[in-house]
Amino acid sequence: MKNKKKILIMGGDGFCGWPASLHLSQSGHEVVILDNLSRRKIDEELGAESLTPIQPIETRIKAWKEVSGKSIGYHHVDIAADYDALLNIINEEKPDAIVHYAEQRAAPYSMKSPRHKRYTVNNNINATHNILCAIVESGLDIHLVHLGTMGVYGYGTAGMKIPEGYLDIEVQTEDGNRVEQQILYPTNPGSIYHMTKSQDQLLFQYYNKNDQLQITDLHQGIVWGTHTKETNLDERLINRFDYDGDYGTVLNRFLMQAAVGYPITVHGSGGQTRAFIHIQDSVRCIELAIENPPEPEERVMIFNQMTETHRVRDLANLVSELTGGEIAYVSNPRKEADENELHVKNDLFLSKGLNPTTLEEGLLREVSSIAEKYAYRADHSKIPATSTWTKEQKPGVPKDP
Ligand code: NAD
Ligand code: USQ
Repeated sequence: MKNKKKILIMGGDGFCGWPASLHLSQSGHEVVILDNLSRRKIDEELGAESLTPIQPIETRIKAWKEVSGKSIGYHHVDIAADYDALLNIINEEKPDAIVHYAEQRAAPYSMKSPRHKRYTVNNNINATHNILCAIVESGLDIHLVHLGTMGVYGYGTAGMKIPEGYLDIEVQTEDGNRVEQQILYPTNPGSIYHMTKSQDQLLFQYYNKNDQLQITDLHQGIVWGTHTKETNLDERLINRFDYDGDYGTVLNRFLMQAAVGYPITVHGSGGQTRAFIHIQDSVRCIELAIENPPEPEERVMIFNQMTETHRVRDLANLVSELTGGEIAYVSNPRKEADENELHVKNDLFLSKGLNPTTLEEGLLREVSSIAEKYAYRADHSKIPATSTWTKEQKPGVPKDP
């Protein structure tokens, strides 16, 4: 392989990080996972499990070696809490790139209680800052690729297409001239979780300016699907599939709900429009981002990592038509606009060769290969979304589930 790189995957045991680790390893890169398995511990805390039977990390790595002949390294480390261990690993491994997935990523979980809010802020902001600080201290030339979120933009843009990170503005100077500038797109987060991702952006901007770190921030939409080419090779490599009220994301929840005969839970009017990307495309984007680092001295490179936008009620109707599932319009436990338009630019990834998997091709496959196959593992009591954004709100529970 021409451009073989050593890549540390922070959070490589998670839903996005595991398939990305396999994909990069399959492509010939040397992959090392860093993870504290906090996501598995949260499963225990919530009494909710992945719909798919995920294996312990050691079994996953052993199975990958058997299937592919390739080795993936693993360090158990809390990136947010153990800075010295993180720095030692970076100094020993000397990576060319770090991919950073290691954050608490569920908006409802981040809103559950003061403890969950504080955990999310401490974990996410410290994880990101520790990585940046350790890269500088190591003195190594490392490209950092971070998984951010479309949610930093907020979801209403008055018809304008959301640009990739930066907004063109024109300001009037004191002497009356008009000057054009580009600024970081103003953030408008909708949960404590999304707020930590907004804060991450400032950390990146600062370390890029002060220490000339090479950083790519990927503003990713909601990831749907489960399998990638590599996770499909052996059942022991299977990816996680969250369906519970905190971690399950909307489209995967709808597919699972339809498969187990639970009403499809549309929050409010279902007029919320969101950006989506299939997990296979998500891992491909990581590879493209690693292959295309920003130039030295270039500002933080921001890509919108999404391929389609959809309104929540349209998704519910689509899944219902496909499966015969019934739809329930439930009280919205979140504070968010009832209806919004969303138009997004994603030219950068398309120009680098991304060939998106559409909902149309992938949806039916997902229903039969995952949602129906593992429906027997579902715990219906974990489906309702019970975290509310304020004390006055009601959980999103259908009347007669
Ligand atoms: P996940 O919870 O499945 O995976 C995150 C992984 O990071 C877990 O394995 C967890 O154990 C690990 N981790 C968390 N804190 C850690 C710490 N302090 N030290 C070491 N490891 C730690 O989440 P995911 O869905 O794979 O998301 C990964 C990243 O992608 C997140 O940053 C998330 O914000 C972003 N993202 C996800 C989606 C999505 O739809 N899943 C969409 C957009 C962006
Ligand atoms: N929704 C329903 N019914 C449900 C679940 C969700 O109507 O049963 C609605 C929500 O109210 C919301 C929308 O669907 O309007 C999306 O919710 P979600 O849980 O699928 O997505 P979100 O909370 O935004 O978070 C997910 C990931 C997060 C990532 C984000 C990308 O968990 O890590 O950052 O998607 S984005 O949405 O583009 O910001």
